[in-house]
Amino acid sequence: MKCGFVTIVGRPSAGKSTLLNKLCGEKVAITSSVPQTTRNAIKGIVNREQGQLVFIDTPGRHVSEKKINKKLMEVSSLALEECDLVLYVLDATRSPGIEEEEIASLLIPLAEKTIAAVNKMDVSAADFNSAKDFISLKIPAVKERCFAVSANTGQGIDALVCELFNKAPEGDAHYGDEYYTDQDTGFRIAEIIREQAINRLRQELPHSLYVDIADMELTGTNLWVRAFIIVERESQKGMVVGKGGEMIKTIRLSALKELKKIFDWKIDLDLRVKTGKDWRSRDHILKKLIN
Ligand SMILES: Nc1nc2c(ncn2[C@@H]2O[C@H](COP(=O)(O)OP(=O)(O)OP(=O)(O)O)[C@@H](O)[C@H]2O)c(=O)[nH]1
Ligand SMILES: [Mg+2]
Repeated sequence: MKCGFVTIVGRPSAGKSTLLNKLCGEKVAITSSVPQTTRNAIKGIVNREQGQLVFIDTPGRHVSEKKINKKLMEVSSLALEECDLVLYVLDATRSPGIEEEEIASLLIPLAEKTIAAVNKMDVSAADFNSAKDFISLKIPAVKERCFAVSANTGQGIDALVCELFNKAPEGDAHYGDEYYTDQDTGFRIAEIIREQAINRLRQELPHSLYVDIADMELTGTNLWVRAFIIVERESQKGMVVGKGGEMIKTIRLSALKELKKIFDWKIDLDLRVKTGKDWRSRDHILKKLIN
């Protein structure tokens, strides 16, 4: 049977995580319109008659001197070193810029194992040919393996999966077919809370927060969770709590709604906000959060 590790790379907001979820048929990774949503290498497993593909979603590559960006870049670079295949996701609605150039040069030595997915083809302004021209110019060997897809509608996904299986090596499955991800429960809950917070907060707040699961207790079918949304500065706390506590209440309820779709437990969520001063520049926090 075929079995391979496929690392998904691309610029922030290209739709990598949305594509991963479509490929797996499950919500494996959180998504948002805010760039740099994904902060970890997230595995999603696809089992088909031909075999097993283990996808590794990565943070969108954005060159910057900021500590957190460097750490995020490391995650995708490492995932590229270890994989059998690379799935390079491009956004058909945006013209390639400096970020795209950086990724294309990174992929030159990996060209033989790279497949490109030009995403967001459901948008009327999508331009497949420009993306393909860019690939032809920068990584010519990938020109023959450019797929027009939409992670939203599922357009082109079957042909893409077929090509990935074609190119995957022979081998035994790494995971039992009951698994679609390897993430632990605490991480998934933290991510869903973060997604709901990101989707409701503005300006720098989505980038300034992380979620810490302080405690979890399973009693029968009831799961009790205490989580903290951690912001960088004292002044940001108020924005997350909102007027009369409205914002944190909305985040909590929408997170519970999403969690209900994923888990069978009855979840009781105690959600609070606290400050972790300048956490984005603290090595030990970044080491714990980003991997
Ligand atoms: N119209 C359309 N929108 C899409 C498609 N795929 C993703 N999006 C949207 O693009 C935005 C970014 O999607 P993500 O999946 O979070 O992007 P990402 O590449 O994982 O981003 P990072 O994790 O920040 O690197 C979201 O608003 C998605 O809904 C698509 O096929 N069509
Ligand atoms: Mg993502």
